[in-house]
Amino acid sequence: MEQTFAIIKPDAVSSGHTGAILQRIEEAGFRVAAMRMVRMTKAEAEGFYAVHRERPFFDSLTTFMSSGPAVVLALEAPGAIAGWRALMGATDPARAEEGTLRRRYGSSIEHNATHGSDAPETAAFELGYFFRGLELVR
Ligand code: 3AN
Repeated sequence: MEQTFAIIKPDAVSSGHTGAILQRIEEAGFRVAAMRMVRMTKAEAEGFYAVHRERPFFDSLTTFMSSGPAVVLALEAPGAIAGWRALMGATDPARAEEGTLRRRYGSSIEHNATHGSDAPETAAFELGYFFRGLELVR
């Protein structure tokens, strides 16, 4: 069994798509091991996206991610990391496959509705950034 870290980003929360995305997560067979609504500060968003610090979109991305409430999740399934990225679709909603969450709920490469860890090491860092062991419910 594998765990991954997911975010329903502020664009999707503010447009009222939290419930629909959670339904897609459960229908796809993920177990929600932890879930919380957070309003990140700019500094918290910068810490989360520290690997992107040198990218031109870093300031805009972290401003957006701290612009309103988001929902952070620990998702569990066999192959959860790859499976969740497949359900999200490509980073750019315009390039994401039909039926994916970013295609359906994203509006731009920045406002792309959801986040997901891209590898076991990033999943471990990202899960630990938001959840204490106690919050990961069995
Ligand atoms: P992914 O989230 O699909 O792994 P990354 O890791 O390349 O994509 O990018 C991290 C986040 O940065 C993306 N979710 C997206 O919101 C944002 N991002 C990526 N590329 C751009 C870009 N060219 N302009 C603005 N934001 C971007």
